[in-house]
Amino acid sequence: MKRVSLTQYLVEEQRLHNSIPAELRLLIEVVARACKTISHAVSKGALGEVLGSAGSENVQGEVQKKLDVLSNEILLEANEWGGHLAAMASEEMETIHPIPNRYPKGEYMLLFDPLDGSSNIDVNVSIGTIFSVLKAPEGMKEPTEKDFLQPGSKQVAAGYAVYGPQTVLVLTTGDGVNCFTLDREMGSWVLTERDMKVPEETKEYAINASNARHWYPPVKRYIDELQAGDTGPRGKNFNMRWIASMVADVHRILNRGGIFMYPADAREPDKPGKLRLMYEANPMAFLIEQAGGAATNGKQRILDIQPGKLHERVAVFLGSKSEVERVTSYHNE
Ligand code: P6P
Repeated sequence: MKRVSLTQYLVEEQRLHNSIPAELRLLIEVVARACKTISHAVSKGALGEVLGSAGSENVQGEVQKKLDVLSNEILLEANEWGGHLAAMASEEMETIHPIPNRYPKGEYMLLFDPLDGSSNIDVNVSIGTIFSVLKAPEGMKEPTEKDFLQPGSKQVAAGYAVYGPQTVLVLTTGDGVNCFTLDREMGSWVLTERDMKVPEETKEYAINASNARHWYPPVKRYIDELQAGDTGPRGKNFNMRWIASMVADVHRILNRGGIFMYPADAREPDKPGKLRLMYEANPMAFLIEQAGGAATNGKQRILDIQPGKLHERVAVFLGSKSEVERVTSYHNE
């Protein structure tokens, strides 16, 4: 098959759909290049003296790994000079990061989780970068956190990189989902899968089952039915996977179907879930919907949620549409 590079794909998409103006193409290419740099740093492992903790905590109160901090810096430096952004926001930074005055500003705002799945870094399990692109509000002068608080339906692009056996970049700009694989010899991203689709039905689910005693009734009912298999109301057996790295779990689901769940639970009743809305749930929900799947917080479509805070958390049920609709219906009964 003739090789199509990321650049060629973006140029041809612009010609076809007029959905990737030059500045958005630059943004995506800059983020893709930063993901190559992160992939290189991650792959060194202990040889690169990048494992272990950075001795600091992020805004979530989570211990930052050296690679978390390094990945965040790589994305900031890669995106500051291009003139395509007005500001950035990251899981690793409490406040938004305006573009320094020495650089021109653009009309896009980039949000990211620079290295998701940090608990897996030191044990060589797949991790990744998640990013989301919003447009700056009309007439915005100095960007503030409020300018970022747009529902996920406003995203103009979203994607993730998985640093695993292969390094892949999965991307949508609103016209379907495409996957690029990093050719390490050439250092280029090559289109390896066009228009990915999440199978509507599945026999696989992903949840951290150690929290079972804390689950609320709709989740408990849904999981009990899956575990009853062909002896229960579902009439078929299911398999379970939990990699504890959202990008890896979502990539599996995009490839072969499944449902990913991180529900709210009784451990902290006023905490809506563990995952963050703006730079984890929203980009993944955009990708999954673009691939024909569904994504809710148990009650409503994730992309319809009006954010209140930059780092707010949300419950996540996403993947094969029939399963997401079923577990969501249990919540709404
Ligand atoms: P738990 C990683 O820390 C993460 O944010 C997601 O990538 C992953 O799905 C989830 O948390 C794992 O959470 O509670 O199973 O460790």
